[in-house]
Amino acid sequence: MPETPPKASLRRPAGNLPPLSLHIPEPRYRPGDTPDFGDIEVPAVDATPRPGEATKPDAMRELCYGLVRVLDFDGVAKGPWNPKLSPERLRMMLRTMMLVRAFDDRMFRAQRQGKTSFYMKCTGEEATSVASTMAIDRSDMCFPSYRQQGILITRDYPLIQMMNQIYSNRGDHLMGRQLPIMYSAPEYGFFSVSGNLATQYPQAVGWAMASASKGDSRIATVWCGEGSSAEGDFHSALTFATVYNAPVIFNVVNNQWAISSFSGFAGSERTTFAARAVGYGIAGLRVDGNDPLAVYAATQWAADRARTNNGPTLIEHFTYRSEGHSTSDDPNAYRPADEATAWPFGDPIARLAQHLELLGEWDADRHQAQAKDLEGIVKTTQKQSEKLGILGHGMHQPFETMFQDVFEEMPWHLKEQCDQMLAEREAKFGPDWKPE
Ligand SMILES: Cc1ncc(C[n+]2csc(CCOP(=O)(O)OP(=O)(O)O)c2C)c(N)n1
Repeated sequence: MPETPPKASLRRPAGNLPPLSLHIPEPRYRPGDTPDFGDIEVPAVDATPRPGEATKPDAMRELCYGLVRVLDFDGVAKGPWNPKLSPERLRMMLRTMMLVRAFDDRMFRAQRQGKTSFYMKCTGEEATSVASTMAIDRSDMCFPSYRQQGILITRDYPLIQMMNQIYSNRGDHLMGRQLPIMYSAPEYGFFSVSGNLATQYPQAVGWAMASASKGDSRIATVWCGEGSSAEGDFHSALTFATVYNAPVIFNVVNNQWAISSFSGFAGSERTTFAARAVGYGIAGLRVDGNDPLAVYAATQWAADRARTNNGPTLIEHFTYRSEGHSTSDDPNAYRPADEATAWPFGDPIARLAQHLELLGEWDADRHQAQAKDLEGIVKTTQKQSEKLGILGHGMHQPFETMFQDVFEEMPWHLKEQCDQMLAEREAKFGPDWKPE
């Protein structure tokens, strides 16, 4: 029987061409290795120019590959991006970042004590939400990922409401329908957090387009991690934003790690995340995300640009995720334990405190006293919230609410499922069951 020749696509290359191969990204350091970030390029603080807010994206491409900085590593603010904030404003920024950290530490511990099922910290990344939110208007709309609790805290959202949501207790105004930390606070300009990565990107652009088409002056601002920038939603959003010149700020928080996969899997070995802007004709800025003043200045620039109809901006916040992805993650399984301390850009809270000290507007005693005070506030609030229930101590919400508030009129199939659930509840707990 004659042999069937292989299909063209299955044939080995002719001649002396090497076989094709794929590149599989691999992080540089694994547990047991000694991390060394000495090759990260750190431009001088005053080396990055600050173009006018109306500059055409093509004329400022190099900012996608540089690093906007304001604070040097001695705590001195320098250069054209210095936002020159008053000491009061700087202290407010410091206090808010410290409150976020105190809140994170307490809620992380609550999860370890079995009081809630899940928590996510933003340790080391506080500036990327706090300084950023401080630089926009209170009426601007924020579309967060799950790691921007700093937005709510900056906007003075009641801590007890955050805790009630985390505990899914009687006070949870989302009625236990969302995973802990997936807050929703439209009255604070905070869009509901979604567990489906990057969905907030097209939503933010849609909101920004609606704002512009109504002739409003409010802009949208949206956050995602660098890993999420590999999602199709990210790219659709950038396309719509550039086509319609939508008034939106795109924040990509490049904290180097997704869960156990590193930024290389989203493309960091080839280019920067800020450079994604280039292909879309959008302005891009790459910023030291551990420098609160640089984050503030870049966001203020982008907000002014959006508000004056000069278009969207993509900001890459170059930072580091100091702790696990969430309470369900153990980073020691995939990266060196001391990678966070080897990160050359330091800690945003320590850097801002150092700056204030240099200005003669802060000192170690005040810092310690403030940390203690904030810890006390969080602790007292936690006690109040826990009176309304914690995980595993009763069922706090009526079951049927999980079907409500999605459709104006509940579709028949959901109604059917809801009725079935209520019948099963009655069979199990009797007709008089009430939430505890
Ligand atoms: C569409 C989608 N894919 C995958 C996941 C699972 N997942 C949850 S968080 C996460 C990592 C995201 O990393 P990154 O975007 O870098 O954000 P970070 O957690 O570092 O802030 C993954 C893969 C998900 N929630 N949604």
